[in-house]
Amino acid sequence: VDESVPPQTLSSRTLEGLAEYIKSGKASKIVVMTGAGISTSAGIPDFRSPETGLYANLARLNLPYAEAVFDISFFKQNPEPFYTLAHELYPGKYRPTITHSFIRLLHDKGLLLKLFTQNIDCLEREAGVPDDKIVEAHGSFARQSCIECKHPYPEDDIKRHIAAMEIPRCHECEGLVKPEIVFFGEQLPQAFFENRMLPAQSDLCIVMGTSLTVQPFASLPGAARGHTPRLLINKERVGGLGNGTDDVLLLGDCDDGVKKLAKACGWLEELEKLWAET
Ligand code: CNA
Repeated sequence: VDESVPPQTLSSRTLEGLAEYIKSGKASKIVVMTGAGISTSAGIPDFRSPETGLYANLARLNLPYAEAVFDISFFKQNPEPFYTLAHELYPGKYRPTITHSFIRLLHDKGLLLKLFTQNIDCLEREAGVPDDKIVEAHGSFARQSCIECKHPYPEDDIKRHIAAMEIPRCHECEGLVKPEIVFFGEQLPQAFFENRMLPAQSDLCIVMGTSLTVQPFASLPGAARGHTPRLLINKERVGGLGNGTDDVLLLGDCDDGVKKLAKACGWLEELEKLWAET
């Protein structure tokens, strides 16, 4: 951060400066961008954290390389590793974190323009963020279909197969069935492309729990206008956040970070109550 350049929109590049901006009503179109780091405290490992990340723990699946588990051509030859993982990650086992509830709180306050998530765990939905506010940029477990004939596959059936550690087959053509998670080698959902310029309409961007290494998602924060405040809540600095005139960094755990922000805005009790009721 070039400290000699003063902020243009905030009174200071601090949590207090940001809270003042929010409380004054100037942040009414907030875009939130999230990744695996907001779900680690729910018990779902991220990909890239050394030792605890999923990629570091995939050796037991006998993969040629870790990312193969989400590679569409590998999946066609060998769907078993993915389904082993799906068995572990399937929604229903995990509870949303207070960070998920914070996004819900922004929505309840009428401040959320859009949430872009890279996560496939559906925890934002479970926290009560409505469908029309969520762009699941990498798809999710919310729907599944045949990779050959594209026919949708019933949710009850996939649940049963995943629980029994079996590989589901299309009822129409016997093709492989896959949850509509975006694999390497597949297009992102239409909704991503339709909404990708929304950061330019926002008056605050909040980026949480992502390494911002996967494109095109990683380019979203860069779509914000010049002096729009951008907040990063993450264990490490990522994606050039901190270089903007009105960027604020809250480095550390995101649950701690959202609690600090909520407290500074006078929302902490409300947030904790909302989370407790989730
Ligand atoms: P990533 O590349 O694993 O990065 C995670 C980031 O979060 C890193 O910068 C970590 O330092 C940071 N982090 C981890 N834990 C915390 C924490 N408690 N508080 C603050 N920061 C933390 O994950 P990305 O999401 O950036 O990568 C994109 C991939 C990961 C997407 O395609 C996802 O589908 C995929 N993924 C999703 C899930 C899920 O749905 N929960 C789990 C694992 C991977």
